[in-house]
Amino acid sequence: MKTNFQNLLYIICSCWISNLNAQYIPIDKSATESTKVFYKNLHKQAQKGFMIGHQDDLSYGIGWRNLDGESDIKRVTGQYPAVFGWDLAHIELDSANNLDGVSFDKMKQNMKKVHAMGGVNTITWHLRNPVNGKSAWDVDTVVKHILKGGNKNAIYQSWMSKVAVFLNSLKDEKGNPIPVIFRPFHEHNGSWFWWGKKFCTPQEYKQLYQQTVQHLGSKGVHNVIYAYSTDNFPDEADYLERYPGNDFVDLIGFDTYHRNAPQSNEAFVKNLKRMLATVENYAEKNHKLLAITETGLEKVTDPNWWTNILLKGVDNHKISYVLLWRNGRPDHYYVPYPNQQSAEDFKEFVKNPKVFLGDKTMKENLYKK
Ligand code: BMA
Repeated sequence: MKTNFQNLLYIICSCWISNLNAQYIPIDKSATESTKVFYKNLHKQAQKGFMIGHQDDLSYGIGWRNLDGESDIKRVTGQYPAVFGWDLAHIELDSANNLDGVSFDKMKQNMKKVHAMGGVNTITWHLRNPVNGKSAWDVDTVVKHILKGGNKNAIYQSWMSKVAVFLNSLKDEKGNPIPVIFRPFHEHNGSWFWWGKKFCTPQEYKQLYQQTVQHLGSKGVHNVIYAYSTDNFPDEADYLERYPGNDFVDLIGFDTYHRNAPQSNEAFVKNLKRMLATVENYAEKNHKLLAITETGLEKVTDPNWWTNILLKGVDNHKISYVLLWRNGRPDHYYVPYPNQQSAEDFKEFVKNPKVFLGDKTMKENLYKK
């Protein structure tokens, strides 16, 4: 029989847990039930460890392209990654393929497969410059023209509507919308994309992000977890300079690439730790998820990069996932393929209990209440 004290303890604990759960609610007030469940489960999962993600993992790798079921991460470890990155660039042109040659139809099929096996889908959008139709890297003053009231707003609205159609078409076998993480206008504190720092004011950037969220909502998109991610940043003030606000963002993160190895090895680890410590606090206080939204060392030229650099950088920080960039070409890849010089170390790395590949994530079942 329970004593009064035990009963009281039980009540206090249940209230505390339900209060904790109540805080993990997506910003979209009309988010679908499964998006809400997914978001809460992502938070719980992040208490245990971080998932490994890979951009375009199922679309191509080193020495192969469009081979059903293939994945460089699977070729090396026997498991798929837990998180799969995709890019919608050129959907705005009604093109059949994205900017890296991935067919949108195939992408959709693969995203459904990922969801069915319990993995996570995350989307970026290197969209063209809506003012002149050139690439995302064609930098100029664009943002103020595409905001509401701007002379190019109609074009941007029509582009967003195409994204909405795509997101709304992501349905599981029962016809329910598949929850995805969408990360628009990333690396905006750099100045290499037209939405970058030099080409719009903080206010304009915030409006761009907010109007995007609002527009997708108005088109019936309610299966999205919204991610905000900068490039490297010096401090919290810089990180938050263009933050659209807690009502528009579910997940915060940043992109950080390791360049000039091995000279910069120590600096990379130190910088990664510093940035994580800076934003971890913010994420915790504001009940947001935290992720390293893109990282990697091109061609993984350090055989021990995984255990010696990345793992050390992530340290004990509580993050949801680390997304490694695409295996695009023999001179542009970020995860090992069989016999690549870091393949053995990658296998060691994924043995760490805090590192989650596909199999472990599936056991967690992120989509189940
Ligand atoms: C960059 C490079 C490009 C690619 C773009 C969008 O980082 O990988 O080759 O087109 O991302 O995926």
